[in-house]
Amino acid sequence: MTITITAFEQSPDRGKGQARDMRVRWALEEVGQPYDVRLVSFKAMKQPAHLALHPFGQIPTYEDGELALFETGAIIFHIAQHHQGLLPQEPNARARAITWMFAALNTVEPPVVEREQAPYLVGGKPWCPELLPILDDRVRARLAQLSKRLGDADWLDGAFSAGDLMMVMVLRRLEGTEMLSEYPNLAAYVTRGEARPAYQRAYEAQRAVFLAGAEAGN
Ligand code: GTB
Repeated sequence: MTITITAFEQSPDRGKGQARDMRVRWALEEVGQPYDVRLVSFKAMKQPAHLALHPFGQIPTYEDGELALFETGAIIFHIAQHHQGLLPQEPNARARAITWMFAALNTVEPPVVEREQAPYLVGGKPWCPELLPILDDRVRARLAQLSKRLGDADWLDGAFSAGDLMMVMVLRRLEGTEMLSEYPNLAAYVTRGEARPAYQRAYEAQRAVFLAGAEAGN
Protein backbone atom coordinates (compact mmCIF):
# COMPACT_ATOMS: atom_id res chain seq x y z
CA MET A 1 0.00 0.00 0.00
CA THR A 2 1.45 3.39 -0.98
CA ILE A 3 1.52 6.15 1.59
CA THR A 4 -0.57 9.17 0.60
CA ILE A 5 -0.14 12.60 2.11
CA THR A 6 -2.08 15.80 1.48
CA ALA A 7 -0.61 19.17 0.56
CA PHE A 8 -1.84 22.58 -0.56
CA GLU A 9 -2.97 22.74 -4.18
CA GLN A 10 -1.71 26.34 -4.09
CA SER A 11 0.69 26.94 -1.25
CA PRO A 12 0.69 30.55 -0.01
CA ASP A 13 4.48 30.33 0.39
CA ARG A 14 4.89 29.92 -3.40
CA GLY A 15 6.87 26.70 -3.15
CA LYS A 16 9.37 27.74 -0.47
CA GLY A 17 8.85 24.62 1.62
CA GLN A 18 7.19 26.39 4.53
CA ALA A 19 3.88 24.52 4.48
CA ARG A 20 3.97 21.59 6.86
CA ASP A 21 3.73 18.85 4.24
CA MET A 22 7.45 19.63 3.78
CA ARG A 23 8.18 18.01 7.16
CA VAL A 24 6.44 14.81 6.15
CA ARG A 25 8.00 14.75 2.69
CA TRP A 26 11.46 15.19 4.24
CA ALA A 27 10.89 12.41 6.79
CA LEU A 28 9.68 10.01 4.07
CA GLU A 29 12.69 10.87 1.93
CA GLU A 30 15.07 10.28 4.86
CA VAL A 31 13.70 6.74 5.37
CA GLY A 32 13.41 5.99 1.66
CA GLN A 33 9.63 5.53 1.53
CA PRO A 34 7.85 6.44 -1.70
CA TYR A 35 4.64 8.40 -1.32
CA ASP A 36 1.79 9.88 -3.29
CA VAL A 37 0.47 13.39 -2.76
CA ARG A 38 -3.17 14.40 -2.97
CA LEU A 39 -3.43 18.14 -3.49
CA VAL A 40 -6.31 19.91 -1.78
CA SER A 41 -7.75 23.38 -2.20
CA PHE A 42 -8.59 25.59 0.79
CA LYS A 43 -12.25 24.90 0.06
CA ALA A 44 -11.81 21.12 -0.10
CA MET A 45 -9.95 21.15 3.23
CA LYS A 46 -13.16 22.26 4.95
CA GLN A 47 -15.39 19.66 3.25
CA PRO A 48 -16.55 16.46 5.00
CA ALA A 49 -14.23 14.16 3.04
CA HIS A 50 -11.11 15.98 4.26
CA LEU A 51 -12.54 16.72 7.72
CA ALA A 52 -12.93 12.97 8.20
CA LEU A 53 -9.14 12.76 7.88
CA HIS A 54 -8.29 16.00 9.65
CA PRO A 55 -10.78 17.34 12.20
CA PHE A 56 -9.28 20.85 11.95
CA GLY A 57 -9.47 20.99 8.16
CA GLN A 58 -5.73 21.37 7.58
CA ILE A 59 -2.84 19.77 5.73
CA PRO A 60 -0.89 17.58 5.93
CA THR A 61 -2.59 14.25 6.49
CA TYR A 62 -1.03 10.82 6.15
CA GLU A 63 -2.76 7.66 4.95
CA ASP A 64 -1.27 4.19 4.83
CA GLY A 65 -3.80 1.41 4.28
CA GLU A 66 -6.41 1.71 7.02
CA LEU A 67 -4.35 4.16 9.05
CA ALA A 68 -5.07 7.87 8.72
CA LEU A 69 -3.11 10.42 10.75
CA PHE A 70 -2.95 14.18 11.11
CA GLU A 71 -0.50 16.44 13.05
CA THR A 72 3.05 16.50 11.77
CA GLY A 73 4.44 15.53 15.18
CA ALA A 74 2.38 12.33 15.22
CA ILE A 75 3.04 11.60 11.56
CA ILE A 76 6.80 11.96 11.82
CA PHE A 77 6.92 9.99 15.05
CA HIS A 78 4.98 7.22 13.30
CA ILE A 79 7.32 7.23 10.29
CA ALA A 80 10.37 7.26 12.56
CA GLN A 81 9.09 4.36 14.64
CA HIS A 82 8.35 2.17 11.65
CA HIS A 83 11.43 2.85 9.53
CA GLN A 84 15.11 3.09 10.27
CA GLY A 85 16.99 6.34 9.94
CA LEU A 86 15.20 8.94 12.06
CA LEU A 87 15.54 7.61 15.61
CA PRO A 88 18.49 5.91 17.30
CA GLN A 89 18.07 2.29 18.40
CA GLU A 90 19.58 2.78 21.86
CA PRO A 91 16.56 3.40 24.15
CA ASN A 92 17.87 6.45 26.02
CA ALA A 93 19.18 8.13 22.86
CA ARG A 94 15.83 7.38 21.21
CA ALA A 95 13.93 8.98 24.09
CA ARG A 96 16.16 12.06 23.90
CA ALA A 97 15.59 12.41 20.14
CA ILE A 98 11.83 12.20 20.74
CA THR A 99 12.22 14.86 23.44
CA TRP A 100 13.76 17.19 20.83
CA MET A 101 10.76 16.64 18.55
CA PHE A 102 8.47 17.77 21.35
CA ALA A 103 10.77 20.67 22.22
CA ALA A 104 10.66 21.87 18.62
CA LEU A 105 6.86 21.70 18.51
CA ASN A 106 5.93 22.77 22.03
CA THR A 107 8.70 25.10 23.17
CA VAL A 108 10.30 26.70 20.11
CA GLU A 109 7.53 26.75 17.51
CA PRO A 110 4.83 28.60 19.52
CA PRO A 111 6.75 31.89 19.97
CA VAL A 112 8.02 31.67 16.37
CA VAL A 113 4.51 31.28 14.95
CA GLU A 114 3.08 33.84 17.37
CA ARG A 115 5.60 36.40 16.09
CA GLU A 116 5.03 35.48 12.46
CA GLN A 117 1.26 35.80 12.71
CA ALA A 118 1.02 38.90 14.91
CA PRO A 119 1.15 41.39 12.01
CA TYR A 120 -1.72 39.59 10.25
CA LEU A 121 -3.80 39.18 13.39
CA VAL A 122 -3.32 42.50 15.19
CA GLY A 123 -1.35 44.60 12.70
CA GLY A 124 -4.00 47.32 12.68
CA LYS A 125 -4.13 47.80 16.45
CA PRO A 126 -2.48 50.93 17.85
CA TRP A 127 -0.51 48.83 20.35
CA CYS A 128 0.91 46.47 17.73
CA PRO A 129 4.23 48.40 17.35
CA GLU A 130 4.82 47.87 21.08
CA LEU A 131 3.84 44.21 20.95
CA LEU A 132 6.16 43.14 18.12
CA PRO A 133 9.47 43.78 19.96
CA ILE A 134 8.10 41.85 22.93
CA LEU A 135 7.32 38.90 20.69
CA ASP A 136 10.75 39.22 19.05
CA ASP A 137 12.36 38.96 22.47
CA ARG A 138 10.37 35.83 23.25
CA VAL A 139 11.74 34.23 20.09
CA ARG A 140 15.27 35.44 20.84
CA ALA A 141 15.12 33.97 24.34
CA ARG A 142 14.41 30.53 22.88
CA LEU A 143 17.04 30.92 20.17
CA ALA A 144 19.67 31.90 22.73
CA GLN A 145 18.88 28.84 24.84
CA LEU A 146 18.89 26.53 21.85
CA SER A 147 22.09 28.05 20.50
CA LYS A 148 23.81 27.51 23.85
CA ARG A 149 22.75 23.88 23.95
CA LEU A 150 23.73 23.14 20.34
CA GLY A 151 27.15 24.76 20.79
CA ASP A 152 29.45 23.63 18.01
CA ALA A 153 27.76 20.25 17.51
CA ASP A 154 26.32 19.31 14.14
CA TRP A 155 23.01 18.01 15.57
CA LEU A 156 21.15 18.30 18.84
CA ASP A 157 22.05 14.91 20.27
CA GLY A 158 24.56 12.82 18.36
CA ALA A 159 23.45 11.69 14.92
CA PHE A 160 20.78 13.50 12.87
CA SER A 161 17.32 12.50 14.09
CA ALA A 162 13.62 13.30 13.79
CA GLY A 163 14.28 15.86 16.54
CA ASP A 164 16.66 17.74 14.23
CA LEU A 165 14.26 17.44 11.30
CA MET A 166 11.51 19.07 13.32
CA MET A 167 13.77 21.72 14.84
CA VAL A 168 15.26 22.70 11.47
CA MET A 169 11.77 23.03 10.00
CA VAL A 170 10.63 25.21 12.90
CA LEU A 171 13.72 27.45 12.64
CA ARG A 172 13.19 27.78 8.89
CA ARG A 173 10.02 29.73 9.69
CA LEU A 174 12.32 32.57 10.76
CA GLU A 175 13.53 32.94 7.18
CA GLY A 176 13.18 36.54 6.12
CA THR A 177 13.87 37.83 9.64
CA GLU A 178 17.23 38.89 11.05
CA MET A 179 16.82 36.75 14.11
CA LEU A 180 18.37 33.51 12.94
CA SER A 181 21.53 35.22 11.67
CA GLU A 182 22.07 36.60 15.18
CA TYR A 183 22.86 33.00 16.19
CA PRO A 184 25.45 31.78 13.65
CA ASN A 185 25.52 28.21 14.98
CA LEU A 186 21.72 27.96 14.52
CA ALA A 187 21.90 29.46 11.04
CA ALA A 188 24.61 26.89 10.17
CA TYR A 189 22.46 24.13 11.72
CA VAL A 190 19.55 25.04 9.43
CA THR A 191 21.87 25.18 6.41
CA ARG A 192 23.21 21.73 7.37
CA GLY A 193 19.68 20.34 7.50
CA GLU A 194 18.77 21.92 4.18
CA ALA A 195 21.89 20.41 2.58
CA ARG A 196 20.77 16.84 3.26
CA PRO A 197 19.89 15.04 0.02
CA ALA A 198 16.55 13.91 1.47
CA TYR A 199 15.65 17.52 2.28
CA GLN A 200 16.60 18.58 -1.24
CA ARG A 201 14.40 15.92 -2.82
CA ALA A 202 11.47 16.90 -0.59
CA TYR A 203 11.96 20.59 -1.35
CA GLU A 204 12.07 20.02 -5.10
CA ALA A 205 8.97 17.82 -4.98
CA GLN A 206 6.86 20.43 -3.18
CA ARG A 207 8.28 23.20 -5.36
CA ALA A 208 7.29 21.25 -8.48
CA VAL A 209 3.67 21.47 -7.31
CA PHE A 210 3.90 25.25 -7.15
CA LEU A 211 5.65 25.52 -10.53
CA ALA A 212 3.07 23.26 -12.20
CA GLY A 213 0.26 25.34 -10.69
CA ALA A 214 1.88 28.58 -11.85
CA GLU A 215 2.28 27.19 -15.36
CA ALA A 216 -1.38 26.16 -15.38
CA GLY A 217 -2.28 29.72 -14.37
CA ASN A 218 -3.40 28.91 -10.79
N1 GTB B 1 -0.27 21.42 14.19
C1 GTB B 1 -0.56 21.08 12.81
C2 GTB B 1 0.55 20.18 12.26
O1 GTB B 1 1.70 20.31 12.70
O2 GTB B 1 0.26 19.33 11.40
C3 GTB B 1 -0.69 22.37 12.02
C4 GTB B 1 -1.11 22.14 10.60
C5 GTB B 1 -1.22 23.45 9.85
O3 GTB B 1 -1.02 24.53 10.42
N2 GTB B 1 -1.55 23.36 8.57
C6 GTB B 1 -1.70 24.56 7.76
C7 GTB B 1 -3.08 24.60 7.14
O4 GTB B 1 -3.59 23.59 6.70
C8 GTB B 1 -0.68 24.52 6.63
S1 GTB B 1 0.98 24.54 7.23
N3 GTB B 1 -3.67 25.78 7.10
C9 GTB B 1 -4.95 26.00 6.45
C10 GTB B 1 -6.04 26.22 7.45
O5 GTB B 1 -5.81 26.11 8.68
O6 GTB B 1 -7.14 26.51 6.98
C11 GTB B 1 1.09 26.23 7.92
C12 GTB B 1 1.68 27.19 6.93
C13 GTB B 1 0.93 27.69 5.89
C14 GTB B 1 1.49 28.59 5.01
C15 GTB B 1 2.79 28.99 5.18
N4 GTB B 1 3.37 29.92 4.28
O7 GTB B 1 2.72 30.36 3.34
O8 GTB B 1 4.55 30.32 4.48
C16 GTB B 1 3.55 28.48 6.22
C17 GTB B 1 2.98 27.57 7.10
